[in-house]
Amino acid sequence: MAKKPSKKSEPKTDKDELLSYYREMLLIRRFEEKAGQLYGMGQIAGFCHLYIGQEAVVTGCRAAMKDGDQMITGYRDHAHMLACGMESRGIMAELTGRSGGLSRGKGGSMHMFSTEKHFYGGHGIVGAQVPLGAGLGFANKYLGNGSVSLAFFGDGASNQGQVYETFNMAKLWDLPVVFIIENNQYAMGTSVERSSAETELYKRGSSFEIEGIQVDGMNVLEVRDAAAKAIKHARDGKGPMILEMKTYRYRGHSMSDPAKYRSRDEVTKTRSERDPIDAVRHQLLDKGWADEADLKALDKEIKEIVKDAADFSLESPEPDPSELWTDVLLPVEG
Ligand SMILES: Cc1ncc(C[n+]2csc(CCOP(=O)(O)OP(=O)(O)O)c2C)c(N)n1
Ligand SMILES: [Mg+2]
Repeated sequence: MAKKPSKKSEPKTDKDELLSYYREMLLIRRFEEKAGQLYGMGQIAGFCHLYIGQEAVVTGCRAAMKDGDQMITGYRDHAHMLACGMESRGIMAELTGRSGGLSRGKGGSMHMFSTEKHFYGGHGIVGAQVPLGAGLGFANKYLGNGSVSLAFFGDGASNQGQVYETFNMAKLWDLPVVFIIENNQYAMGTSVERSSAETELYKRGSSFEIEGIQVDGMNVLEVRDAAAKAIKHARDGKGPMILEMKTYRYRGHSMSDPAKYRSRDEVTKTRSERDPIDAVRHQLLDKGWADEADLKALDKEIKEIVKDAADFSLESPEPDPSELWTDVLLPVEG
């Protein structure tokens, strides 16, 4: 049932497509770097989990989705929002807790949603998004709308009980949902080897008859092709699939991670040998689809978008105190 992909020919692409993936991944990276800076300056408080290193996963998956397909994920969520087309200004202002934020500054990093862009959060409880993602799939099937939901979760979350209850029901009812395990090798400070009896996470659906594929999550084209296969499978009424994306996060678990569980060398080695953005950069240059000047101009354009988002997030006022009484459940009187 679960299988590693056999060695195959290079995935197909063209100039415009590859440039668009490069742009998307660069936007995520620069946005996250800026969020890290603002956190360091004391402008972002509370939890903040950066996605740096994992950019190819969400970019490749988004490329395989159709309009109307949904995404749901955990707390490492800024990239998923950007990939869904949510405004960088609104995301950054939410991080800084300002009224221009997507949740009017009251939710922060882990609490943004957009039904218009089909993004369903942003969940701080590890694994909680998995049954919710299957619920989105259930709604799609019930409504017969032809959409597929993509539920992203981590290697740590993949050991949770609710994940297996979800696998069972999703397969039993052949729901149009794709389970995407972002295996970045660590759950906070615990490595997959220390926490998991079966470390090949794509096999986790075997006893539910759910096919799983292991994917190089640092290769945006391989991610795109695997996601396209799984989404088609789900859309065709054949039920869920599991994609294990082998990836890596360069930064700490959150901004307050002392990083004592891995060596600096390990991070440097992955960055220099497997970086998803560098890989596409080299491909663009090798194929003659861009030169250094083109890439420099693109970098400048992205930096301007991110600077604009950061400026907006600092200029936007803090929420009015009257907002304390909005969007909260109050006890019913009488
Ligand atoms: C139910 C629950 N247990 C524990 C936590 C604390 N916690 C937050 S993130 C995390 C690690 C999850 O790691 P993983 O699923 O691999 O995702 P990653 O952070 O690597 O993206 C833990 C244990 C939590 N938020 N919710
Ligand atoms: Mg992890």
